[in-house]
Parts: sequence; C-alpha cells; structure tokens
Amino acid sequence: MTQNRVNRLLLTGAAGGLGKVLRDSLKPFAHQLRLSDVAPMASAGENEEVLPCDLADKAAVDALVRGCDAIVHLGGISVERPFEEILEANIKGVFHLYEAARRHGVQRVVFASSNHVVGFHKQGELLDTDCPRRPDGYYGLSKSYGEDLSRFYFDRYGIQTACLRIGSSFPEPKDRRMMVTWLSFRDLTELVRCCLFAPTLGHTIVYGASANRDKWWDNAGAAHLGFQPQDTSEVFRAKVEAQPLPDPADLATQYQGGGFVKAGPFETLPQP
Ligand code: NAI
Ligand code: 15L
Repeated sequence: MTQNRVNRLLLTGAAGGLGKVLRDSLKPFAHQLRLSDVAPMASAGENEEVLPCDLADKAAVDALVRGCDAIVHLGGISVERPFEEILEANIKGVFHLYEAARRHGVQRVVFASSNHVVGFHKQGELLDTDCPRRPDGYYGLSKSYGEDLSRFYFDRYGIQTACLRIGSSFPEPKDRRMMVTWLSFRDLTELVRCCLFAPTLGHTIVYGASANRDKWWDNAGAAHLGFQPQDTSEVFRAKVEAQPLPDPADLATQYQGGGFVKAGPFETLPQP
C-alpha cells in the first residue's frame, strides 16, 4: 500500500446501494478494485475485477481475498431478517473474511458495522465509541459479532480494522430520525478513505454520520482517523418536517434503532 493508494482493494457488497457508490468514489484510492457480491454486478471497467462470491462459502471467500492488500467489507444482509439468513451471510461471512485475511496477510479491513449495534439506546442519548452495546435485533447482533471478531483478529494477529457504525447512508434522510443519523455519500467516502490511510488504525470504532445539527454519537474516541464530515441533513429539514409528527409512544420513536427495534419475531411454532 502506498500512502494514498491501495494496490488491490477488495470491495464486498459491490452490487448494493453503498457498494455502487463506493465502486465509483473509491477509484482514485486503489490501483485495482476487486468487486464482489452474490448479486449481479455491472461488468468490469478499467482497473476493476468482478468476482461473484457467496460470503457463506469459506473456500470461495478464501480465493476472493487472495492477492488483496486491503478490504472494505460491505457485503451481507443489511436489514433485520430471520436468524438463519443472518447467520450465513453476516456471521459466517465475516468469519470467513477474517480467516482469509489472516491466511493471505491482509493487514487492514474497513468493516461496515451499523448503528443497530447500539439501537436499544434511547434517542437523544449521546453515545461514545466505548458505550455499552445494545443490539436491536439479529442484524445488530451480527454486526456486534463482527466488531468482536475483528477485535480478536487485531489482538491475536494484528489485522487492523475500522468498524463503521454507519447511521443512515442514503441520498437524503427519509424521516425525522434520519435527520440525526444521516451520512451523505460524500462523507461516507471520506470516512472510508480516512480508515484506509490513517497511519495507525489499530482497532477503531467510529460512528458514520454527517455534520448534522442534532447528534447521538460522539467520535472523540476515533479522532486519530481525522474524519471531518462536510455535509448536513439541515438542507432537508423543511421537506422532512412536512411529514406528520410520529407517535411518541411508538418504540421506533423512542429508540435510536428506529423501526428495527420492533422488526420480527420471524419464528413461528408449528400449531398442534
Ligand atoms: P445493501 O443491502 O444494498 O447491500 C448489501 C450487499 O450485500 C447486497 O448487494 C447483497 O447482495 C450482498 N450480500 C448479501 N448477502 C450476501 C452473501 N451471502 N454473499 C455475498 N454478498 C451478499 O446494503 P447497503 O445499504 O449497501 O449497505 C452496505 C453495508 O453497510 C451493509 O453491510 C450494511 O449492513 C451496512 N450499513 C448500511 C447502512 C445504510 O444506511 N445504507 C447503515 C448501516 C450499516
Ligand atoms: C442499517 O444498518 C441498514 O443497513 C440501513 O438499510 C438503514 O436501515 C440504516 O441502518 C438505518 O438505521 O437507517
């Protein structure tokens, strides 16, 4: 890795919403981008390789990671789903990725964690990067596992990781909660860039939010990354606040995880 260009950078989840954004915006920061997903992806452009892969397939992930110098790991299920689905894509998937990183000597990973690791904290509470986790479902639990797993691979094998507790990264905030949790695509790219090139990453937890007016997250513990968000949800305030006021008794309005805190249960017992 030179100081501001990775030689070969693996991007998992390349067919997804954020994968498509980063496929484009990370181009200046890698000589070669290796793009992977289980879903169809646009064919390879200049300095790109496209390698379909199911993260649940250990041997396939091993082959995917071989020859890479750093990884941005976005792949997996990105919403609340039954445990068995999350187990394959997110829990086994992140294990396969770190095992492959260990075997092939990859030294740096940017892991897309989520605000749903702390989703059962109350809205309005200010959380730092060391706060107790309160996952709000199987999805949040899988991201919490990824944070622990990556810590283990740092302590044991020295693989450096940034766990991005991304808020809501979409073209614009969709509701009042997202006015607080919104992360613009430009700020997402800058956050990933900071994580790829910070001289010392170690094992860092960092929240991914733009410079929004109201804050639930304090990134003082990740100051060494030098991440300075440039955008703000304020430009969308009038549009968002034209929506009807949410019910204050609704759990989705009370907790940081919003609607995720009441998704499921998915399991149904067979009736006698
Ligand atoms: P997305 O759902 O659009 O993309 C995820 C991609 O992972 C999809 O293209 C999907 O096909 C792929 N995938 C799923 N299972 C797979 C498997 N078994 N093997 C290989 N690939 C698989 O999600 P999005 O919004 O692009 O998010 C990217 C990452 O960031 C996800 O890990 C998500 O959990 C995380 N994140 C996103 C947030 C957001 O606001 N967009 C907020 C917090 C976290
Ligand atoms: C996430 O973790 C999801 O991947 C994304 O789709 C959004 O729902 C986001 O959190 C959010 O909390 O808004």
